[in-house]
Amino acid sequence: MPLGLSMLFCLNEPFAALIERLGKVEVEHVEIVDEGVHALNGRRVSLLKKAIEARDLSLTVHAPFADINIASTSPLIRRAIIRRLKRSIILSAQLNPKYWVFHPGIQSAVSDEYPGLDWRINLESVRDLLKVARQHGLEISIENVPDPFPFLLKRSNDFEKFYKDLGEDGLNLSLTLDVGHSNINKQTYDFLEKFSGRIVHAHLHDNLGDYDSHLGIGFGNIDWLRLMKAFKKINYDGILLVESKKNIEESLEMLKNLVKKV
Ligand SMILES: [Mn+2]
Repeated sequence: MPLGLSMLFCLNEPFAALIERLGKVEVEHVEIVDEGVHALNGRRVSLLKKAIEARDLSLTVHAPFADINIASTSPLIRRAIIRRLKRSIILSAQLNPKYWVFHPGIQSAVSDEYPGLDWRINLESVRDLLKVARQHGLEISIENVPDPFPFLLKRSNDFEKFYKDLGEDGLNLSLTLDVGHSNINKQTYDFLEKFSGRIVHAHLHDNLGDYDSHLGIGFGNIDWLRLMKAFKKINYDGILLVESKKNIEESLEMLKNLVKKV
């Protein structure tokens, strides 16, 4: 189980600093975040390409997530959101990543008035994204997200219903298990049991079970040894990607030792 690092922790630094960091990371895989001052454009894609090739890094891209709700019940706003995500898919495809990871939609403020509408729009948007991704030869992967945000897909049974409703279209849609998020919803082991064949990528960060604090590995209440054993048990062969915002070096060190133990 190779280790990776999300560049989320330096999203507050200029793009040039990201490139500099890519020259020094001590992992074989990185996740680029298409957001904020690191948002992809043509120039940045070519700079990233150079940096990644120089280090022979493998790559994933995290889709934009700020102000993004693929289940928006406003047609005009949804159109803008899908446009933003399509741009991300097209630019990401040039980097040839293993996956493009995105978040599910968020419940609408008019959910009570139109029950099920946001759920249907979420499905429709996922189908749109799958189609664009296929056209550009990109594999996309959906991530579980936590409380207290009103996301449509948080618990393992939400995902069961989601994949059932998606039907055949869902065969090409893998799951990225975010263990920090699932820790908040106490769902980690349900996901690992029910979706062992779907989980292809994992986001690792810690918290105290209270909120999505993205702490360093070992700085919250997750039992990491138990978790690594569970990944091993399902023969997980994806990347163990550190997505902490602090204590990056300690997190990688801790994970390296854990992987040796299992
Ligand atoms: Mn995540």
